[in-house]
Amino acid sequence: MRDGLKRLFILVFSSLLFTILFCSLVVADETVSAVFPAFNSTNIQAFQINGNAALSGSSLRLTPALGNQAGSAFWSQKIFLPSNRSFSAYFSFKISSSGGGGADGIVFVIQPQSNTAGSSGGGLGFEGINNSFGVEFDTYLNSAPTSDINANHIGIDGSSPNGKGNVTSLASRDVSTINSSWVLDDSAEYHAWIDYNGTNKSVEVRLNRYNNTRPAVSHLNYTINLGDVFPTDVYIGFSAATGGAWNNHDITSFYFNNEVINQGINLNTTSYLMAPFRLNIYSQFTNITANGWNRSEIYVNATDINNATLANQLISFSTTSGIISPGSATTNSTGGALNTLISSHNYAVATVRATAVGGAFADINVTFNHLSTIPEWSDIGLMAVLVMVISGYIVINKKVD
Ligand SMILES: [Ca+2]
Ligand SMILES: [Ca+2]
Repeated sequence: MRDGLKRLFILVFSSLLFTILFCSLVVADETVSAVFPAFNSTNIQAFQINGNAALSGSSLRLTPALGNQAGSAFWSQKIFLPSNRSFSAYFSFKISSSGGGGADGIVFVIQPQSNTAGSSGGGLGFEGINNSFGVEFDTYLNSAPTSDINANHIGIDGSSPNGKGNVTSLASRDVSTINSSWVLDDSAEYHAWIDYNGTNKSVEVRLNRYNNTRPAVSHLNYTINLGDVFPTDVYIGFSAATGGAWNNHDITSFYFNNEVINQGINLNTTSYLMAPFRLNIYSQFTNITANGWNRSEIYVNATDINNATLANQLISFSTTSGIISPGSATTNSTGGALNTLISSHNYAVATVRATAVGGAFADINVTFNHLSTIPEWSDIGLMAVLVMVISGYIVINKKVD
């Protein structure tokens, strides 16, 4: 009997212990805009690859180690940053095979202009892009007007309101002051975190060599209102360049979210799922309601990079005029979500936007030209005001007479 109790106690205790251990190992899933643990011929389709950039093994090689190269890779379509431009990015990179002393470096870029931007040399493929923001990992000392602090620094580059991208950094830091043994082009894999909190307007940059543990304290920070630099819909990506000296510039992994993540992207505590890559939107006029309003159906389809449909995705809707109801819908087993837009015939056109978690979006213009014979409430109101004004005028004039 006593042995039986002991066995029961051991059984309960060990299963409890197992549960505690197991739960502590399980990491939460979080859905973010971009998840690239490595690159391959399938997932690289998410990017528009420009200039000398290409897939190389499991890396996105922005430039090969040759002179006068320029390469960039931008998300093939724009992403929506809904919260004052807030975002969190994490990526790893390798700068190797130095020639002529090594040059020029890599820039993480956010810009609204084009997914084909890029140029060579000290401009790092970033200089000259309108309304752009960049974080540079610079391995070549350029003199004035760029005025680099040395040939081994990180920098925050933002164009002033509506200005062009400029590699004369707003703030920079010598990498050897983070760790005296760190040299950006030493062929090691470096890990970088860039977080922008649009509420307090703070950009924070962190760097680590060899492992993906995010440092608690940022290595470079700067206060900037990115709302003055670029609009809400942007291309995200990387550029790199070489000149008379060169390196391979490789991105080895990339994670991005269109909202800031408290404590940043952390692969040690969280497993990340990639949000829908693309939304397709369609509209169809349905009928005129009893109140004389145009009614249209809005249909959205969510897909991944390979155009496979995605079920159970939350899609948010907004419109520049009329009423879209409900404000959100979830995709069904075929990746589709249906919504209804109603609008007065007074509105010539409404732009409806569907947005997925992660910032993939699609817009469509819906024209309301199905006129109703029933007067609008606003028309009735206007007529009532006119009648009051005219009768008031008559009354006043009569008194004067
Ligand atoms: Ca430089
Ligand atoms: Ca620089």
